[in-house]
Amino acid sequence: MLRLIGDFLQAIFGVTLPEQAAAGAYLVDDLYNLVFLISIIGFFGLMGVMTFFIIRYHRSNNDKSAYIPHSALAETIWTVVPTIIFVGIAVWGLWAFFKAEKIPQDAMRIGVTGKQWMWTFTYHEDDRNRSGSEFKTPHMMYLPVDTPIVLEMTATDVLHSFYVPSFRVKRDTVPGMTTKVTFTPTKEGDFKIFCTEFCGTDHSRMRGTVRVVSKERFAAWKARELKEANITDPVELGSRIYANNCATCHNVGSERKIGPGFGGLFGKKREFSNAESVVADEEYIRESILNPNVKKVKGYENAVMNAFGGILSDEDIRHVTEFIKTLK
Ligand code: HEC
Ligand SMILES: [Cu+2]
Repeated sequence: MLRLIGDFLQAIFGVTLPEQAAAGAYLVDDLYNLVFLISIIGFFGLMGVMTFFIIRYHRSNNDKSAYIPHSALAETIWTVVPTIIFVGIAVWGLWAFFKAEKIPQDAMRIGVTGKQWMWTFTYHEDDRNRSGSEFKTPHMMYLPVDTPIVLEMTATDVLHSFYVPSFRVKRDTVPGMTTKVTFTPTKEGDFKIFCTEFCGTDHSRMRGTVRVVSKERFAAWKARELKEANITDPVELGSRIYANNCATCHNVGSERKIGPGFGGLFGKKREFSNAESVVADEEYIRESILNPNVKKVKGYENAVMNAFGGILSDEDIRHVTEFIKTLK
């Protein structure tokens, strides 16, 4: 019924909600359509009565207005009716909230990390218990259709907020805290992820995609990723660290992006705006990753790199250094 009213209103007023791609999406939409309907009725009711009064009580008809000190009936009506409507909306909202927040026992648990300016997703061999070997994917979250999901989310730098309009799912991610959000995707396809908490200069580009696929395809994808995750070649591992952490700012060639390109960097003499020049060796790359501001590359005075201490382990740094060494 509300769905119908919603479709009708949206057809007339041209406001469309994103498609519903999760089981609980109707909870949000029904409430939205109800409030929308009440607003429309309120608006036209108010304007109608006002127009009627303007004509009916125009000065040319009634020079002197009647003296009405108060009306107990009118006051009771305009107190009780809105109270019932607003309390009704609040109760409905609470009911929908608790229903949407209830995490199913057997939900598949996936880690989400927000950082300036990307989303990273962590999967485990055993998703129900988050145990066994794990792997991460940047930007793209794969999900099996018709499976209850719970996202366990955090941030590493500032506040971000994870938002998938088609799922009607939105929750802040907070450094040092785990926030959870649950939903069950019901449609296969790609859906947009936005960061909806202003988090710095590239906030508007902090997007991602949820790709909902069949359960079989998901299982095959996950098995492949798990196998990939067990690769031990340092250059190969380093290239992954690069793709997940550095590619937004550094090219593998020598062209500049936000930072200098990595191509031909190793062994080259570097000039800085705030330090003596040095030759790029392992120690220099390590320092650039952990304390980027100690030596600012000439020509990049106004660009910043975030420090990776606490994000990359010593081993990660060794791997990414091995990878940089191979770039000509
Ligand atoms: C937010 C953008 C950004 C990210 C992400 C980033 N960097 Fe940087 N990086 C820069 C900028 C800007 C500079 C140049 C200014 C400076 O030296 O601090 C730089 C400089 C460097 C340098 C020195 C380059 C040279 O030409 O001497 C190295 C090495 C480096 N980054 C490594 C990394 C590695 C490894 C990662 C990933 C783990 C990474 N950076 C991630 C922006 C970034
Ligand atoms: Cu953000």
